[in-house]
Amino acid sequence: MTRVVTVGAAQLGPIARDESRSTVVQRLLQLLREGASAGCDLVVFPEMALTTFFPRWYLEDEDEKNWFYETEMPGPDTQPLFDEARRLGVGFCLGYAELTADGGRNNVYLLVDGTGATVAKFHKVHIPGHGDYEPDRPFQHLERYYFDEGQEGFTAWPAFDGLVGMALCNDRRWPETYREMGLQGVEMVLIGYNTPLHYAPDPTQNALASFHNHLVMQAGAYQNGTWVVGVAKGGTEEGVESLAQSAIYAPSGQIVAQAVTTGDELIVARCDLDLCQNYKETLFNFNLYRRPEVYGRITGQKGVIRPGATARLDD
Ligand code: CDT
Repeated sequence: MTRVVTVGAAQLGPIARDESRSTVVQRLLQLLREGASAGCDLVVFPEMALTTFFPRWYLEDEDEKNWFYETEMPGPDTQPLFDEARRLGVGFCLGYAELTADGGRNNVYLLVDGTGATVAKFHKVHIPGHGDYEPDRPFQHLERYYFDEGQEGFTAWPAFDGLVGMALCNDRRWPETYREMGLQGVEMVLIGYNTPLHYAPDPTQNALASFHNHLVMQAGAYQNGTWVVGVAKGGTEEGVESLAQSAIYAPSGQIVAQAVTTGDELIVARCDLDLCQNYKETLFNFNLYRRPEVYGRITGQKGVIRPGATARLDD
């Protein structure tokens, strides 16, 4: 019997800074219901799907800053999502900023099943951007000011009749992300993102944002024989234009569905998880072909050490 997961990538358009949680949740509920009508088992929302992408601003006031973080999940504003998931029998994956009781600030992705129960929580591992205010930028990317680095790494969780992994935005650019989960047999990786089209450190990359987006997720899918679901918060949000083009990638690396707008839009694909075996048992048969004994640098070293040089103390 084949294992098919019908997945919906629920792309979001911009969320305004003053948009209330309950208004945003109404948009999410609309997409969840659309997913249910389309036969989805799982609807995937983007990174930081409850608020605007606030790392574009340098906020010093604690109250102003804390407004963007959730201190409970579900909370009063988000409970309707969990209730509706249970009523519809459709799971969801939700990205949001979390402030923990001991002051931890996490960029998280939560996986909830069709009974409304939480299956797993992921903390973003690779925190991009900068930690200090940089006045010369047209807008900030202060994720390293607002978030702690996730310490738990990448996991493939038994869910939706398969093995499901999660990653957030910048994580998708690193091959280690997929391989860590590939080594656990992952069959579907869910990835939410907020990707501004302007990259201040090297604007020559601006025109390549879409190419790089597909490049990394197609490669990650193919090289690990897994489905990948990439979900954007796109469009022009508070004056900053962000990449949309949410897409669902097969284990072959092919794109099987792609969003055509930059706003709220659901794309759907029937994902046969058994298709993963075509790649996992042939070209990417890890057990047969991988050579971990010659990959020592991958985990033994952080930065580049050129031949003849000695390691930097912080490497
Ligand atoms: N949200 C997120 O991780 N965005 C980054 C932007 C580039 S780094 C400033 C990304 O990798 O898409």
